[in-house]
Amino acid sequence: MREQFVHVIDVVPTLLEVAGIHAPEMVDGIKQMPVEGTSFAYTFDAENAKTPTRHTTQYFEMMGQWALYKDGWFLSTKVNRAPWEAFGPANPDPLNNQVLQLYNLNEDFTQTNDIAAKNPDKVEEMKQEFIDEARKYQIFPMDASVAARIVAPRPNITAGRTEFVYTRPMVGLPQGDSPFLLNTSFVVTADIDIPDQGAEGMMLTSGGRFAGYGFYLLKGKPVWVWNLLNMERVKWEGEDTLTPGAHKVEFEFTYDGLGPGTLAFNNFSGVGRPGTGVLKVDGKAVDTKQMQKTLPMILQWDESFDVGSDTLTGVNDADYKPPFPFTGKLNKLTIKIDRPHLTAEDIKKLQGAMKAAADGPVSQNLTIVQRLEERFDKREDCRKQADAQNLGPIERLRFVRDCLQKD
Ligand SMILES: [Ca+2]
Repeated sequence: MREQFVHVIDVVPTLLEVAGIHAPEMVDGIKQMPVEGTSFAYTFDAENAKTPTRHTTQYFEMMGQWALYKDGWFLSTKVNRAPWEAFGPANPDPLNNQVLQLYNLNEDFTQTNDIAAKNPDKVEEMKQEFIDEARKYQIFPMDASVAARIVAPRPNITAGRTEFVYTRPMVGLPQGDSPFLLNTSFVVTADIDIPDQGAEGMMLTSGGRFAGYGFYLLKGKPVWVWNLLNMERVKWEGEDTLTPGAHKVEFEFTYDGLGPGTLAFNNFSGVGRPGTGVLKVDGKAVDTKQMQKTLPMILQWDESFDVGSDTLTGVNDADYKPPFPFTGKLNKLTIKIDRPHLTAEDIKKLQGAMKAAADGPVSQNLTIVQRLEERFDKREDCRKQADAQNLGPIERLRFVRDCLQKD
């Protein structure tokens, strides 16, 4: 039994110590950041069973909830958001708009007794220390959004690029490093050669059975399919089998929405909007369809972007079984992306909407913490009402949802 404070960040330093190796300082000519954390290998020896922890300070931060461990004390925010409350306006000042709790883990390791009210000076001191740690480990600006944060673009090789050209089959590109075709207009063009015996197979896909898209030849006919979370598949299909020789098969999608830029304003109106797709063969439209809704956020993280075949699951089990390699010759596959941009007018409106959401008439004169707690209380109340009625699970969900929407 060991009681020293350790954190998950300590695992790597511990492994390095017990394996007797040093973390590399350079990898491929690039200086590495230090491995943070404190090895807990010292606790393995029986003689050190009661020795004080060597990990004396640790900050925590996730989606605007934060905490600090220091010398047995633990200061933390009182979590004010249920895990499934991922959408909507986020706490604009997660450092300060918080109820703080304080625990003395040396006496109360299960965090049962919140002693913040009795120790205001300690709370203030630890908050300052949290700020120092937060500066040191670059967690400012702290961001309390959830869904918006998940889909916010990270620095990657596709950033700022609008045209992608592939000249040979390639599979396994992760979602974060492949062209992102959600919430945008785009054109995919495949320059292919069909041999005399005909061809089939996947030209381009990303995602799989549970969401994604596929661009393929099925028994020689071109198909584009959007798999909407395995709940619906929207499919474009050419009527005619492609003849032997060179062809240009194209899918053009026009997105009708402001795009993910609205997320920066805590606003989801720009994503998952309708759009129109046109499938073309040698410049001629062979199928045109409107989609009433599109995938708003992400594709499966465990599926990849594949050219020339399909890895893991396929986007349409009814049509083919992966890997479904392309049996023609894929000379060139080009993706051109025309992302929506917010105009100055759009930004003005979004800023207005964000302000209204934060300062709406119902919530005037309340701090954000009070408002969040009010919502929490309301949900509890709705749940109690549902329990009193002995509803089945689906009816209960509906009841709570409708109850929450009432003023
Ligand atoms: Ca796949």
